[in-house]
Amino acid sequence: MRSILAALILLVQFPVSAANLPRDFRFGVSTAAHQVEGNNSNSDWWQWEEIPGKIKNGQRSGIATDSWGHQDEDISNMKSLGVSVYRYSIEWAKVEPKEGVFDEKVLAQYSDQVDRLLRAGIEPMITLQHFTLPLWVKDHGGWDWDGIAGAFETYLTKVIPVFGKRVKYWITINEPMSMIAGGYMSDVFPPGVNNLSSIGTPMINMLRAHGRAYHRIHEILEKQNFTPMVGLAHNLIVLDPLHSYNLLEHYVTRRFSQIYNWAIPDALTTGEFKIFFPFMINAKADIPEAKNTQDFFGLNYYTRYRVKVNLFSKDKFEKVVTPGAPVNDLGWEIYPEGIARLLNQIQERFPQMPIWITENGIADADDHLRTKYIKEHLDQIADRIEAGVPVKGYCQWTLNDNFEWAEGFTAHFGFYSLDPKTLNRVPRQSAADFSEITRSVKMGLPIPRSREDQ
Ligand code: GCO
Repeated sequence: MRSILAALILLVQFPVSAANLPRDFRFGVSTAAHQVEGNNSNSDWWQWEEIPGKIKNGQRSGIATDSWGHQDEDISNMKSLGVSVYRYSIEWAKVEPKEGVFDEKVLAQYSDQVDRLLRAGIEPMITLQHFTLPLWVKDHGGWDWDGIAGAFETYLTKVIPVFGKRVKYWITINEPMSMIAGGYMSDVFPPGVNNLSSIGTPMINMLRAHGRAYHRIHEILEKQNFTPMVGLAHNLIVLDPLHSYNLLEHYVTRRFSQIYNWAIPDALTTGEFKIFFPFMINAKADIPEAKNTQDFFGLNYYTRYRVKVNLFSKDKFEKVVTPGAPVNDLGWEIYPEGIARLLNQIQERFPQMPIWITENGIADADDHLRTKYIKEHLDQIADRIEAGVPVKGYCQWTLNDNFEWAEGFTAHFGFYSLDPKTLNRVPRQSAADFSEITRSVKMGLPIPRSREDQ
Protein backbone atom coordinates (compact mmCIF):
# COMPACT_ATOMS: atom_id res chain seq x y z
CA MET A 1 0.00 0.00 0.00
CA ARG A 2 2.76 2.39 1.06
CA SER A 3 4.67 1.89 -2.22
CA ILE A 4 1.51 2.59 -4.24
CA LEU A 5 0.97 5.77 -2.21
CA ALA A 6 4.65 6.71 -2.74
CA ALA A 7 4.24 6.07 -6.45
CA LEU A 8 1.14 8.26 -6.61
CA ILE A 9 2.92 11.06 -4.74
CA LEU A 10 5.83 10.80 -7.20
CA LEU A 11 3.46 10.89 -10.15
CA VAL A 12 1.79 14.04 -8.84
CA GLN A 13 5.08 15.63 -7.81
CA PHE A 14 6.86 14.88 -11.04
CA PRO A 15 4.75 14.69 -14.20
CA VAL A 16 5.71 11.56 -16.12
CA SER A 17 7.91 11.48 -19.18
CA ALA A 18 8.42 9.07 -22.08
CA ALA A 19 11.52 7.54 -20.56
CA ASN A 20 11.02 3.95 -19.40
CA LEU A 21 13.94 2.03 -17.98
CA PRO A 22 13.25 -1.62 -17.11
CA ARG A 23 12.62 -2.26 -13.41
CA ASP A 24 15.68 -4.51 -13.21
CA PHE A 25 17.94 -1.78 -14.63
CA ARG A 26 20.92 -1.38 -12.24
CA PHE A 27 22.23 1.90 -10.85
CA GLY A 28 25.69 2.44 -9.40
CA VAL A 29 28.40 4.96 -8.70
CA SER A 30 32.02 4.75 -9.84
CA THR A 31 35.32 5.73 -8.25
CA ALA A 32 39.02 4.84 -8.58
CA ALA A 33 41.54 4.01 -5.86
CA HIS A 34 44.11 6.73 -6.54
CA GLN A 35 41.38 9.37 -6.66
CA VAL A 36 39.65 8.43 -3.40
CA GLU A 37 41.84 6.30 -1.09
CA GLY A 38 44.89 8.55 -0.53
CA ASN A 39 48.54 7.73 0.34
CA ASN A 40 49.25 5.89 -2.94
CA SER A 41 52.94 6.64 -2.49
CA ASN A 42 54.34 3.58 -4.34
CA SER A 43 52.63 4.54 -7.60
CA ASP A 44 53.80 6.29 -10.78
CA TRP A 45 51.09 8.96 -10.35
CA TRP A 46 52.31 9.85 -6.85
CA GLN A 47 55.76 10.50 -8.40
CA TRP A 48 54.21 12.26 -11.45
CA GLU A 49 52.38 14.71 -9.19
CA GLU A 50 55.74 15.86 -7.80
CA ILE A 51 56.74 17.23 -11.25
CA PRO A 52 56.05 20.99 -11.23
CA GLY A 53 53.21 22.00 -13.57
CA LYS A 54 51.64 18.55 -13.95
CA ILE A 55 48.77 19.06 -11.52
CA LYS A 56 46.62 22.22 -11.45
CA ASN A 57 47.54 24.65 -8.64
CA GLY A 58 50.39 22.26 -7.73
CA GLN A 59 47.92 20.05 -5.86
CA ARG A 60 48.66 16.45 -4.82
CA SER A 61 46.33 13.48 -4.34
CA GLY A 62 47.58 13.24 -0.73
CA ILE A 63 44.85 11.75 1.47
CA ALA A 64 42.34 12.17 -1.40
CA THR A 65 38.87 11.51 0.17
CA ASP A 66 40.26 9.03 2.75
CA SER A 67 37.73 6.49 1.47
CA TRP A 68 39.13 3.75 3.72
CA GLY A 69 38.52 5.95 6.78
CA HIS A 70 34.97 6.84 5.66
CA GLN A 71 33.72 3.50 4.34
CA ASP A 72 30.56 3.21 6.44
CA GLU A 73 29.58 6.84 5.74
CA ASP A 74 30.15 6.42 1.99
CA ILE A 75 28.25 3.13 1.90
CA SER A 76 25.38 4.75 3.78
CA ASN A 77 25.38 7.58 1.22
CA MET A 78 25.34 5.04 -1.62
CA LYS A 79 22.31 3.42 0.02
CA SER A 80 20.52 6.77 0.17
CA LEU A 81 21.27 7.26 -3.53
CA GLY A 82 19.49 3.94 -4.08
CA VAL A 83 22.40 2.32 -5.94
CA SER A 84 22.90 -1.46 -5.92
CA VAL A 85 26.35 -1.47 -7.59
CA TYR A 86 29.64 0.16 -6.56
CA ARG A 87 32.28 0.24 -9.28
CA TYR A 88 35.70 0.98 -7.83
CA SER A 89 39.32 0.00 -8.35
CA ILE A 90 41.86 -1.75 -6.18
CA GLU A 91 45.38 -0.41 -6.22
CA TRP A 92 48.16 -2.58 -7.70
CA ALA A 93 50.81 -0.31 -6.16
CA LYS A 94 49.39 -1.00 -2.68
CA VAL A 95 48.76 -4.72 -3.18
CA GLU A 96 52.26 -5.33 -4.64
CA PRO A 97 54.44 -2.39 -3.51
CA LYS A 98 57.57 -4.25 -4.58
CA GLU A 99 57.91 -6.85 -7.37
CA GLY A 100 56.67 -10.17 -5.98
CA VAL A 101 56.04 -8.74 -2.49
CA PHE A 102 52.34 -8.66 -1.55
CA ASP A 103 50.87 -6.65 1.32
CA GLU A 104 48.52 -9.00 3.19
CA LYS A 105 47.11 -6.10 5.27
CA VAL A 106 46.04 -4.29 2.10
CA LEU A 107 44.46 -7.47 0.73
CA ALA A 108 42.58 -7.89 4.02
CA GLN A 109 41.41 -4.25 3.76
CA TYR A 110 40.00 -4.87 0.27
CA SER A 111 38.41 -8.14 1.35
CA ASP A 112 36.71 -6.40 4.30
CA GLN A 113 35.46 -3.67 1.94
CA VAL A 114 33.71 -6.31 -0.19
CA ASP A 115 32.02 -7.75 2.92
CA ARG A 116 30.83 -4.29 4.01
CA LEU A 117 29.36 -3.62 0.57
CA LEU A 118 27.64 -7.01 0.39
CA ARG A 119 26.18 -6.56 3.89
CA ALA A 120 24.71 -3.26 2.65
CA GLY A 121 23.19 -4.98 -0.38
CA ILE A 122 25.61 -3.30 -2.79
CA GLU A 123 27.36 -5.38 -5.47
CA PRO A 124 31.06 -4.66 -6.04
CA MET A 125 32.25 -4.20 -9.63
CA ILE A 126 36.05 -4.14 -9.31
CA THR A 127 38.59 -2.55 -11.68
CA LEU A 128 42.07 -4.07 -11.43
CA GLN A 129 44.02 -1.15 -13.00
CA HIS A 130 42.73 2.42 -13.16
CA PHE A 131 45.46 4.65 -14.68
CA THR A 132 48.11 4.03 -11.98
CA LEU A 133 51.02 1.57 -12.03
CA PRO A 134 53.39 0.48 -9.22
CA LEU A 135 56.69 2.40 -9.37
CA TRP A 136 58.58 -0.87 -9.93
CA VAL A 137 56.44 -1.53 -13.04
CA LYS A 138 57.06 2.03 -14.23
CA ASP A 139 60.80 1.47 -13.71
CA HIS A 140 60.63 -1.61 -15.98
CA GLY A 141 59.06 0.63 -18.70
CA GLY A 142 55.38 0.68 -17.73
CA TRP A 143 53.10 -0.20 -20.65
CA ASP A 144 56.15 -0.26 -22.95
CA TRP A 145 57.61 -3.16 -20.92
CA ASP A 146 57.08 -6.49 -22.67
CA GLY A 147 56.84 -8.15 -19.25
CA ILE A 148 53.87 -6.10 -18.04
CA ALA A 149 51.20 -8.56 -19.19
CA GLY A 150 52.87 -11.32 -17.15
CA ALA A 151 53.32 -9.03 -14.14
CA PHE A 152 49.63 -8.00 -14.34
CA GLU A 153 48.62 -11.68 -14.44
CA THR A 154 50.78 -12.43 -11.37
CA TYR A 155 49.12 -9.53 -9.49
CA LEU A 156 45.57 -10.65 -10.23
CA THR A 157 46.41 -14.33 -9.60
CA LYS A 158 47.12 -13.21 -6.04
CA VAL A 159 44.07 -10.94 -5.80
CA ILE A 160 41.21 -12.92 -7.36
CA PRO A 161 41.25 -15.82 -4.83
CA VAL A 162 41.01 -13.25 -1.99
CA PHE A 163 37.62 -12.15 -3.34
CA GLY A 164 36.48 -15.48 -4.74
CA LYS A 165 32.80 -15.89 -5.55
CA ARG A 166 31.88 -12.68 -3.70
CA VAL A 167 32.69 -10.59 -6.82
CA LYS A 168 31.06 -11.35 -10.17
CA TYR A 169 31.97 -8.26 -12.23
CA TRP A 170 35.62 -7.59 -13.04
CA ILE A 171 37.04 -4.79 -15.16
CA THR A 172 40.67 -5.49 -16.04
CA ILE A 173 41.81 -2.05 -17.25
CA ASN A 174 40.12 1.35 -17.12
CA GLU A 175 40.24 3.41 -20.30
CA PRO A 176 43.33 2.16 -22.15
CA MET A 177 42.91 4.99 -24.64
CA SER A 178 42.88 7.68 -21.96
CA MET A 179 46.28 6.37 -20.82
CA ILE A 180 47.45 6.29 -24.44
CA ALA A 181 46.10 9.76 -25.30
CA GLY A 182 47.27 11.26 -21.99
CA GLY A 183 50.61 9.50 -21.67
CA TYR A 184 51.76 8.87 -25.27
CA MET A 185 49.98 11.54 -27.35
CA SER A 186 50.35 14.38 -24.85
CA ASP A 187 52.14 14.95 -21.55
CA VAL A 188 49.23 15.20 -19.11
CA PHE A 189 49.62 11.56 -17.96
CA PRO A 190 52.75 9.56 -17.21
CA PRO A 191 55.02 8.81 -19.00
CA GLY A 192 54.35 12.03 -21.01
CA VAL A 193 55.85 10.76 -24.31
CA ASN A 194 53.67 12.94 -26.61
CA ASN A 195 54.39 11.14 -29.93
CA LEU A 196 51.61 9.48 -31.96
CA SER A 197 54.04 7.00 -33.53
CA SER A 198 54.84 5.63 -30.04
CA ILE A 199 51.35 4.28 -29.26
CA GLY A 200 51.50 0.82 -30.89
CA THR A 201 53.59 -0.98 -28.25
CA PRO A 202 51.66 0.19 -25.14
CA MET A 203 48.32 -0.54 -26.84
CA ILE A 204 49.47 -4.04 -27.76
CA ASN A 205 50.73 -4.63 -24.20
CA MET A 206 47.40 -3.48 -22.76
CA LEU A 207 45.59 -5.94 -25.02
CA ARG A 208 47.96 -8.74 -23.99
CA ALA A 209 47.49 -7.88 -20.31
CA HIS A 210 43.71 -7.83 -20.65
CA GLY A 211 43.64 -11.10 -22.62
CA ARG A 212 45.76 -12.96 -20.06
CA ALA A 213 43.73 -11.45 -17.21
CA TYR A 214 40.45 -12.51 -18.80
CA HIS A 215 41.50 -16.14 -19.13
CA ARG A 216 43.13 -16.27 -15.69
CA ILE A 217 40.13 -14.80 -13.85
CA HIS A 218 37.82 -17.27 -15.56
CA GLU A 219 40.21 -20.17 -14.84
CA ILE A 220 40.53 -19.33 -11.13
CA LEU A 221 36.81 -18.77 -10.47
CA GLU A 222 35.44 -21.51 -12.69
CA LYS A 223 37.47 -23.97 -10.59
CA GLN A 224 35.10 -22.81 -7.81
CA ASN A 225 32.10 -23.45 -10.11
CA PHE A 226 31.56 -19.71 -10.43
CA THR A 227 31.31 -17.85 -13.73
CA PRO A 228 32.52 -14.24 -13.55
CA MET A 229 31.72 -11.45 -15.97
CA VAL A 230 35.01 -9.95 -17.16
CA GLY A 231 35.28 -6.82 -19.28
CA LEU A 232 37.16 -3.59 -19.78
CA ALA A 233 36.01 0.03 -19.38
CA HIS A 234 36.36 1.87 -22.70
CA ASN A 235 36.35 5.67 -22.87
CA LEU A 236 34.54 6.27 -26.16
CA ILE A 237 34.32 9.83 -27.49
CA VAL A 238 31.91 10.96 -30.21
CA LEU A 239 34.04 12.58 -32.93
CA ASP A 240 32.51 14.70 -35.72
CA PRO A 241 34.21 16.94 -38.28
CA LEU A 242 34.06 20.64 -37.39
CA HIS A 243 32.98 21.50 -40.94
CA SER A 244 30.52 19.06 -42.56
CA TYR A 245 31.68 20.17 -46.05
CA ASN A 246 35.38 19.42 -45.30
CA LEU A 247 36.24 16.00 -46.75
CA LEU A 248 39.70 16.02 -45.16
CA GLU A 249 38.14 16.58 -41.73
CA HIS A 250 35.80 13.67 -42.43
CA TYR A 251 38.76 11.45 -43.32
CA VAL A 252 40.82 12.44 -40.26
CA THR A 253 37.75 12.02 -38.02
CA ARG A 254 37.12 8.49 -39.33
CA ARG A 255 40.74 7.46 -38.98
CA PHE A 256 41.11 8.90 -35.51
CA SER A 257 37.84 7.35 -34.32
CA GLN A 258 39.05 3.97 -35.57
CA ILE A 259 42.23 4.37 -33.52
CA TYR A 260 40.75 5.95 -30.39
CA ASN A 261 37.34 4.29 -30.15
CA TRP A 262 37.44 0.97 -31.96
CA ALA A 263 40.95 -0.50 -32.34
CA ILE A 264 40.96 -1.91 -28.77
CA PRO A 265 37.33 -3.18 -28.67
CA ASP A 266 37.71 -4.73 -32.15
CA ALA A 267 40.93 -6.51 -31.11
CA LEU A 268 39.13 -7.93 -28.04
CA THR A 269 36.79 -9.68 -30.44
CA THR A 270 39.02 -10.58 -33.40
CA GLY A 271 42.39 -11.00 -31.68
CA GLU A 272 43.82 -8.76 -34.42
CA PHE A 273 45.20 -5.32 -33.65
CA LYS A 274 45.72 -2.72 -36.32
CA ILE A 275 45.95 1.06 -36.31
CA PHE A 276 46.88 3.32 -39.22
CA PHE A 277 47.30 7.05 -39.73
CA PRO A 278 49.10 8.23 -42.85
CA PHE A 279 52.78 9.14 -42.31
CA MET A 280 52.38 8.77 -38.53
CA ILE A 281 51.47 5.27 -37.42
CA ASN A 282 50.97 1.85 -38.95
CA ALA A 283 50.96 -0.88 -36.31
CA LYS A 284 49.62 -4.43 -36.53
CA ALA A 285 49.76 -7.46 -34.24
CA ASP A 286 48.09 -10.83 -33.80
CA ILE A 287 47.04 -11.19 -30.17
CA PRO A 288 45.22 -14.54 -29.96
CA GLU A 289 45.01 -14.34 -26.16
CA ALA A 290 42.80 -11.25 -26.58
CA LYS A 291 40.30 -12.88 -28.98
CA ASN A 292 36.70 -12.93 -27.65
CA THR A 293 37.64 -11.66 -24.19
CA GLN A 294 34.73 -9.38 -23.27
CA ASP A 295 31.78 -10.83 -21.36
CA PHE A 296 30.33 -7.30 -21.32
CA PHE A 297 31.22 -3.93 -22.81
CA GLY A 298 32.07 -1.24 -20.25
CA LEU A 299 31.30 2.20 -21.68
CA ASN A 300 32.63 5.40 -20.10
CA TYR A 301 30.92 8.25 -21.94
CA TYR A 302 31.25 11.97 -21.27
CA THR A 303 31.36 14.14 -24.35
CA ARG A 304 31.84 14.88 -28.05
CA TYR A 305 34.69 16.63 -29.82
CA ARG A 306 34.90 18.19 -33.28
CA VAL A 307 37.91 17.49 -35.48
CA LYS A 308 39.51 20.57 -37.05
CA VAL A 309 42.15 20.21 -39.77
CA ASN A 310 44.41 23.08 -40.78
CA LEU A 311 47.47 21.82 -42.62
CA PHE A 312 49.04 25.28 -42.54
CA SER A 313 48.96 25.63 -38.76
CA LYS A 314 51.41 24.22 -36.21
CA ASP A 315 48.71 21.91 -34.79
CA LYS A 316 47.47 20.43 -38.07
CA PHE A 317 44.82 18.31 -36.33
CA GLU A 318 42.91 19.68 -33.36
CA LYS A 319 39.99 18.44 -31.29
CA VAL A 320 37.74 21.39 -30.51
CA VAL A 321 34.38 21.88 -28.80
CA THR A 322 31.26 22.43 -30.90
CA PRO A 323 30.92 26.22 -31.10
CA GLY A 324 28.08 27.46 -28.85
CA ALA A 325 27.42 24.04 -27.30
CA PRO A 326 26.48 23.74 -23.58
CA VAL A 327 29.58 22.71 -21.62
CA ASN A 328 30.54 21.50 -18.13
CA ASP A 329 32.98 23.27 -15.75
CA LEU A 330 35.91 21.77 -17.72
CA GLY A 331 34.56 22.98 -21.07
CA TRP A 332 33.48 19.49 -22.22
CA GLU A 333 30.44 19.58 -24.53
CA ILE A 334 27.24 18.24 -22.96
CA TYR A 335 25.92 15.94 -25.70
CA PRO A 336 23.44 13.30 -24.43
CA GLU A 337 22.63 12.13 -27.97
CA GLY A 338 26.23 10.92 -28.10
CA ILE A 339 25.58 8.02 -25.73
CA ALA A 340 22.81 6.76 -28.03
CA ARG A 341 25.06 7.06 -31.08
CA LEU A 342 27.79 5.04 -29.34
CA LEU A 343 25.35 2.42 -28.02
CA ASN A 344 24.11 1.90 -31.59
CA GLN A 345 27.68 1.50 -32.83
CA ILE A 346 28.56 -0.96 -30.04
CA GLN A 347 25.46 -3.00 -30.87
CA GLU A 348 26.34 -3.02 -34.59
CA ARG A 349 29.93 -4.15 -33.94
CA PHE A 350 29.28 -6.56 -31.05
CA PRO A 351 25.63 -7.70 -31.43
CA GLN A 352 23.84 -8.43 -28.16
CA MET A 353 26.98 -8.05 -26.01
CA PRO A 354 25.70 -6.88 -22.60
CA ILE A 355 26.66 -3.23 -22.01
CA TRP A 356 27.26 -1.42 -18.73
CA ILE A 357 27.62 2.35 -18.58
CA THR A 358 30.62 2.19 -16.27
CA GLU A 359 31.03 5.97 -16.18
CA ASN A 360 28.97 9.04 -17.09
CA GLY A 361 29.14 12.30 -15.22
CA ILE A 362 29.65 16.04 -15.20
CA ALA A 363 32.04 18.50 -13.61
CA ASP A 364 29.45 20.84 -12.12
CA ALA A 365 30.56 22.49 -8.87
CA ASP A 366 27.35 24.42 -8.26
CA ASP A 367 25.17 21.46 -9.29
CA HIS A 368 22.99 23.41 -11.68
CA LEU A 369 23.38 20.96 -14.59
CA ARG A 370 23.96 17.52 -13.05
CA THR A 371 20.36 16.30 -12.63
CA LYS A 372 19.33 17.40 -16.10
CA TYR A 373 22.55 15.86 -17.54
CA ILE A 374 21.78 12.51 -15.88
CA LYS A 375 18.13 12.47 -16.91
CA GLU A 376 18.92 13.36 -20.52
CA HIS A 377 21.52 10.57 -20.74
CA LEU A 378 19.14 8.08 -19.07
CA ASP A 379 16.41 9.07 -21.54
CA GLN A 380 18.78 8.25 -24.40
CA ILE A 381 19.71 4.93 -22.75
CA ALA A 382 16.03 4.05 -22.13
CA ASP A 383 15.26 4.72 -25.78
CA ARG A 384 18.11 2.42 -26.91
CA ILE A 385 17.02 -0.34 -24.52
CA GLU A 386 13.50 -0.12 -25.97
CA ALA A 387 15.14 -0.51 -29.40
CA GLY A 388 16.80 -3.73 -28.22
CA VAL A 389 20.27 -2.59 -27.11
CA PRO A 390 21.15 -4.69 -23.99
CA VAL A 391 22.23 -1.97 -21.54
CA LYS A 392 22.24 -3.53 -18.06
CA GLY A 393 23.19 -0.68 -15.76
CA TYR A 394 24.40 2.87 -15.25
CA CYS A 395 27.25 3.85 -12.92
CA GLN A 396 27.45 7.59 -12.36
CA TRP A 397 30.85 9.24 -11.98
CA THR A 398 30.99 9.93 -9.02
CA LEU A 399 30.01 9.61 -5.35
CA ASN A 400 32.21 12.33 -3.79
CA ASP A 401 34.32 15.07 -5.36
CA ASN A 402 37.81 13.59 -5.59
CA PHE A 403 41.30 13.93 -7.13
CA GLU A 404 40.63 14.55 -10.81
CA TRP A 405 44.11 13.72 -12.15
CA ALA A 406 45.72 16.74 -13.87
CA GLU A 407 42.85 18.95 -12.64
CA GLY A 408 43.64 18.12 -9.02
CA PHE A 409 40.66 18.83 -6.74
CA THR A 410 39.43 21.72 -8.92
CA ALA A 411 36.93 19.63 -10.91
CA HIS A 412 33.79 18.63 -9.00
CA PHE A 413 32.05 15.49 -10.32
CA GLY A 414 30.50 14.31 -7.03
CA PHE A 415 26.95 13.88 -5.80
CA TYR A 416 28.63 14.91 -2.54
CA SER A 417 30.91 17.91 -2.32
CA LEU A 418 34.12 17.30 -0.35
CA ASP A 419 36.03 19.70 1.84
CA PRO A 420 39.62 18.50 1.12
CA LYS A 421 40.70 19.72 4.57
CA THR A 422 37.93 18.32 6.80
CA LEU A 423 36.94 15.54 4.32
CA ASN A 424 33.31 16.37 5.14
CA ARG A 425 30.89 15.01 2.54
CA VAL A 426 27.90 17.31 1.88
CA PRO A 427 25.10 16.10 -0.43
CA ARG A 428 24.25 18.27 -3.41
CA GLN A 429 20.60 18.55 -4.58
CA SER A 430 21.46 16.15 -7.42
CA ALA A 431 21.99 13.41 -4.80
CA ALA A 432 18.34 13.71 -3.72
CA ASP A 433 17.24 13.92 -7.36
CA PHE A 434 19.20 10.76 -8.23
CA SER A 435 17.60 8.85 -5.36
CA GLU A 436 14.16 9.87 -6.76
CA ILE A 437 15.24 8.50 -10.14
CA THR A 438 16.49 5.18 -8.78
CA ARG A 439 13.41 4.78 -6.58
CA SER A 440 11.04 5.55 -9.50
CA VAL A 441 12.72 3.06 -11.82
CA LYS A 442 12.70 0.37 -9.10
CA MET A 443 8.93 0.89 -8.79
CA GLY A 444 8.50 0.56 -12.54
CA LEU A 445 7.80 4.26 -12.98
CA PRO A 446 9.35 6.44 -15.69
CA ILE A 447 12.18 8.82 -14.82
CA PRO A 448 10.53 11.72 -12.96
CA ARG A 449 10.53 15.06 -14.73
CA SER A 450 11.16 18.23 -12.79
CA ARG A 451 9.30 21.33 -13.95
CA GLU A 452 12.27 22.87 -15.75
CA ASP A 453 12.60 19.70 -17.84
CA GLN A 454 9.35 20.45 -19.68
C1 GCO B 1 38.26 8.96 -16.68
C2 GCO B 1 38.48 8.25 -15.46
C3 GCO B 1 38.04 8.92 -14.21
C4 GCO B 1 37.81 10.42 -14.28
C5 GCO B 1 36.39 10.73 -14.74
C6 GCO B 1 36.17 12.24 -14.85
O1 GCO B 1 37.32 8.60 -17.40
O2 GCO B 1 39.06 9.83 -16.96
O3 GCO B 1 37.92 6.97 -15.50
O4 GCO B 1 39.13 8.63 -13.39
O5 GCO B 1 37.99 10.99 -13.01
O6 GCO B 1 36.18 10.20 -15.99
O7 GCO B 1 37.05 12.77 -15.79
